[in-house]
Amino acid sequence: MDRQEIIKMAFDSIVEADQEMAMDAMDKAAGIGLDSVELLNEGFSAGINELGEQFGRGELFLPELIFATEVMKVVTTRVEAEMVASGKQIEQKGKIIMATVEGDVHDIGKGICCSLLKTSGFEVFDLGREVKADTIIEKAIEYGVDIIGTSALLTTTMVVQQELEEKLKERGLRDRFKTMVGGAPITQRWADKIGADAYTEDASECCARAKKFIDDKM
Ligand code: B12
Repeated sequence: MDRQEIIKMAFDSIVEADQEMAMDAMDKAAGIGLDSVELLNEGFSAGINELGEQFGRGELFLPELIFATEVMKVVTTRVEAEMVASGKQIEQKGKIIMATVEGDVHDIGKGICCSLLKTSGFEVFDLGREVKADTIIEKAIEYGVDIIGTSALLTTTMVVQQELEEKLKERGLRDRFKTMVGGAPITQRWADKIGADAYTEDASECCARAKKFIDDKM
């Protein structure tokens, strides 16, 4: 199988919620030296996005989406384990908190960002999902992080990212942390509007931007 066929297989495995096929695609990728992060971005994530579009058009039911999500989680866990095993980690970069905001259960993308950040040398505090702005701030202080990253996938929960910015300002903490925002409906325009320090479209860029914050600080 060539690169394109394996990527297509990864895509199909999510669309069909077929865990065995997903693992097979990962084995085949390893066999030809195809990077698992590339496979994740171009194959698996593209598959879940395709399902999102089908779901949005009313062509897919929620339980089907949940099955696919379960496969996606197994995939991301394995990608993270492979990255760790490959010894790709580098020196300690900095500390970052990541959370999916209050009212939002979408944590796949945030999980991918966390995996990549960890393997890039960041100490990552993953607060999980449905996390209140106040909790994020308290934990950021407690862990002494450099960066706060939040993920929002719903147009109704994006506002929690704004609330976080406002609360940081109210508490005189805004300059203490760099803030990053992400998630499918998030844009650079939104980040500018609420005063976040950075927005990135995907996990690789999230890592690159986080590294830049730390490099600039040193
Ligand atoms: C999987 C999924 C679910 C799963 C979530 C499981 C889980 N544990 O995450 C389940 C089935 C539970 C679910 C539930 C719902 N969902 Co849903 N879901 C999706 C779907 C298909 C994919 C999301 C995803 O995982 N994408 C793949 C990842 C890799 O991409 P990502 O999250 O965008 O992350 C990348 C970047 O954004 C970035 N990034 C992410 N976070 C961060 C953070 C930082 C700091 C940075 C810098 C970058 C960054 O890097 C990531 C990796 O590259 C989307 C469709 C879509 N296209 O987004 C709908 C979608 C988000 N869901 C939607 C809806 C409506 C719902 C429900 C309300 C449905 C319902 N009727 O109950 C519920 C919401 C429940 C809640 N309160 O949160 C709508 C939202 C519409 C809107 N306008 O808000 C969407 C867009 C589908 C649609 N087209 O209608 N969903």
